[in-house]
Amino acid sequence: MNSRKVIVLMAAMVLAMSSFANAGIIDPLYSFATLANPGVMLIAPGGAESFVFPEDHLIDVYLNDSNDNPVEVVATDIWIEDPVIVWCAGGTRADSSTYAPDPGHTTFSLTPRGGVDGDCSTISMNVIAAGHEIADLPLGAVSIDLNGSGDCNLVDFALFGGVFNVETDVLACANFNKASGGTFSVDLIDFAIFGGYFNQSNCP
Ligand SMILES: [Ca+2]
Ligand SMILES: [Ca+2]
Repeated sequence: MNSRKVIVLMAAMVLAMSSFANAGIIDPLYSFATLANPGVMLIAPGGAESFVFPEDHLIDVYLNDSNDNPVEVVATDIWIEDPVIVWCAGGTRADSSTYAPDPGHTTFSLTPRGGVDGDCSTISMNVIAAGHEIADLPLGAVSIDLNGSGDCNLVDFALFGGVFNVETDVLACANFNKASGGTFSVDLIDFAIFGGYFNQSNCP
């Protein structure tokens, strides 16, 4: 074997070793998530809307390594986050681990539980898998738990009162019915929705 062949062989070995070393490790460039429909979800500690009801916001997550091969990740290591959303413990997680028979793939379809603390107009949901950000999806949220405390009580009622009948161009966290039309507003319809959850919603 001449030296050129040795070099080519060594280069091939290094390539093979590096791809082997990356097997099973998520590469964000080859991983992604999709959202069935953009929109806004009503989230509450006791559970309100799910990712697929009443509107279809199903999230599909595809995890691959640098060779575009599926990566197996346990469900509890796949979640969604946003600085304004405060999940209950275990408030959101993937439907399943990305194991066989559907390797590298999972969904979010269940009912997330939690509240909000901040400006709901800024919310977009970041999909995180084993510490890697996979996607930043155009899915917003509003919540009955207006201070992210994990329950719905008089504190939230006071916060609701502070924005009642106040019209704003941004999506108010207390606009529970997500009424749009150029101006988002918090009105009697939202008050009725709030009443339905008051003192009934607690994190598990
Ligand atoms: Ca609260
Ligand atoms: Ca409203």
